[in-house]
Amino acid sequence: MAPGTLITVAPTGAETSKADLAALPTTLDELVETAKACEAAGAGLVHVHVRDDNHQPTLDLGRLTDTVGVLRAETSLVVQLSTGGSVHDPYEQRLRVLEAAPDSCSLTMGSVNFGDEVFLNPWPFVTELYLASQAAAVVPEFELFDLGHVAALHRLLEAHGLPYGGRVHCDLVMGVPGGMPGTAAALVSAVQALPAAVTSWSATGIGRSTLPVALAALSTGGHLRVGMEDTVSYARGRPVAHNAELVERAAKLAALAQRPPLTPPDVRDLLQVRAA
Ligand code: KMH
Ligand code: ZN
Repeated sequence: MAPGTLITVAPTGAETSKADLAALPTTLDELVETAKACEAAGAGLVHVHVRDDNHQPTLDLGRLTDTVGVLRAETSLVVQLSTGGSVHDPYEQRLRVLEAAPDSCSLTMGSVNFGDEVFLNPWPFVTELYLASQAAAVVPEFELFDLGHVAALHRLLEAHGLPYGGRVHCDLVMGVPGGMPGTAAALVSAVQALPAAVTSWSATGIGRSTLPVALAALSTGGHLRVGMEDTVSYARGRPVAHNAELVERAAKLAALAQRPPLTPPDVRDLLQVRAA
């Protein structure tokens, strides 16, 4: 059983619109304020999607680079950039995210139906991104939306070896319409199928599966991801007011499980990200 809990916060995502949820942090100032509050509440890593001046998702390299720099200056959090972007982002731009020199990047292990859309991650793209992360000394977090993605992770590690830093960290993204369900049974199946090389894993449940998935992850030795990218309701009929309240709740669950939140330096050590 892991001694402490990595709490990742995914504060923004690419799917929810600012018009639908004013509390969503879409500007750099809002993101920094959110990151600081979430760090104070127990987060150790921030999974970042950026938005443009019209609050739309963007993979603009200048914006990504500035965001990494400001988050590094203002927080101690491990900074992870999304290479998933939005379902409409082209592969070339998703690959260039690494040029913003984050500590970590997300790396989704296969395609998946994503509501009414398709989140495309064909094998050649997955391998190209993985090799680029190794060359750039960026630690990938393998995003697993389905059991087939777990099988693809076996294939990737067998073909191309360990990531930069030598640790293998995964995140089970559960409850996406089109992916594996956000249930304890699905979580246990996925965890049992993980490659032996996996050194840590977290889980997040989309929407109302957030609490069942968090409780199942804690009881199975996993870490937690929370945030408005994944959940916009704190409880039935009660929108999330701030990402920090999701982190606070996760930190309370982790403390109750006697696995208190890991600090950012602990997380750097866990994931073996490049020295700050
Ligand atoms: N926005 C989704 C299409 C990631 O950040 O790498 C993809 C996603 C996963 O959020
Ligand atoms: Zn994301």
